[in-house]
Amino acid sequence: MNLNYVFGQFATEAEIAPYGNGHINDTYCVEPGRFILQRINTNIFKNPDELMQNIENVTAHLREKIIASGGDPERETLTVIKTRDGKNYFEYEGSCFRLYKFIEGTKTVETDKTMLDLYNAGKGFGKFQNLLADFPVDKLFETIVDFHHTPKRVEALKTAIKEDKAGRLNSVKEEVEFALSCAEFAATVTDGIEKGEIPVRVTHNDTKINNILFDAATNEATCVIDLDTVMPGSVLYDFGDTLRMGASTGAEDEVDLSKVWFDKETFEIFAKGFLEETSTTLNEREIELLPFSAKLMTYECGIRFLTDYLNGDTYFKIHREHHNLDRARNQFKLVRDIAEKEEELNAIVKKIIENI
Ligand code: ADP
Ligand code: GN1
Ligand code: MG
Repeated sequence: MNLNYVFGQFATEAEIAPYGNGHINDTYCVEPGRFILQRINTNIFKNPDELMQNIENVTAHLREKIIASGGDPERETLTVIKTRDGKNYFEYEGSCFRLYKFIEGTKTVETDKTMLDLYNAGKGFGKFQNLLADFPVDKLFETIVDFHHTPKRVEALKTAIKEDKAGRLNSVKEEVEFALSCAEFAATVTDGIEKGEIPVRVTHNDTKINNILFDAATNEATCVIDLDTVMPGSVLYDFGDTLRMGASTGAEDEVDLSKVWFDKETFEIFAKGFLEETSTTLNEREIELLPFSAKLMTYECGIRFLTDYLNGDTYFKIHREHHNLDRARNQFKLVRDIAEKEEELNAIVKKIIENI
């Protein structure tokens, strides 16, 4: 595939190299310039028109708010570069490409995260939530339907078990048993939404720690990226999902599970940053469920990895054999650990709220 040709549709000839550690899209850095060229994963995001419309609308809203508060919109939100004929993505050989401005002077963190990074991530995702609080939810397309509908994720796992497409079921009996034994808490948030106890808000839905850019000099959260999944959702999805990786003492695919724990101090510092921004807008039920959300989102991601493993690795990018199984085991270790610490985590949130 000629990426120089693709880039030429947006701007000029340049050096193009693979970039970042995402599991979904193909990301390239283009120099000089610099730009981020991405091949949108249309197996996952089936409607690129709607997806890009969401991103244009959301970034336009963020840009206005950032300008109004005296910030720098070129740094604090993504800038979509249009094609020469004014489209927000370019179709080539059956693939869809988009181009963003590269946000200079920033870094992403993966396992090298510090406590300060987590505090700043809490503030960054909290601010993102606030900036989009008045964005009209009904203007957003659902880019992946039922993305965080955990009970439906359990159903998808059950289907994968039944079909056993890759013939791997026998080797994952223990993981399957654990996954199904947890299903009783899977509906807590979806039930809460249905009952009207948990409000539907504009949420990011993929707040992992490498989806936020930090200022390389000050470490402050500069820009929330990877906006493909900005959709109607629960704030609990965003809070819990950062902690899934952010508060783990190991990488998401660490196989030595003796190195993988859920760190309470990291939870506390992230919750502090997040609640400093959002405590006045969240309702009592949302606040009560914050610690639980870390367990729920970790569980949900674990069963998604396990489902993909059973289906023959068709969704998440893998870089080695059994990668999805390693990831699932890792997430389940964390789920067990969060469950043991849940009471302490509840006390931490109470203390933070009392002191804000
Ligand atoms: P994926 O959906 O595959 O996770 P992302 O949009 O998260 O793709 O991009 C992958 C990585 O590329 C990010 O983690 C980040 O390091 C880098 N990145 C993405 N957009 C930008 C940008 N505008 N400026 C600088 N770096 C970026
Ligand atoms: C994917 O795109 P990326 O790598 O930021 C996935 C998330 C998972 C995550 C697990 C659209 O995130 O839902 O939690 O991997 N994104 C999508 O690491 O499925
Ligand atoms: Mg990403």
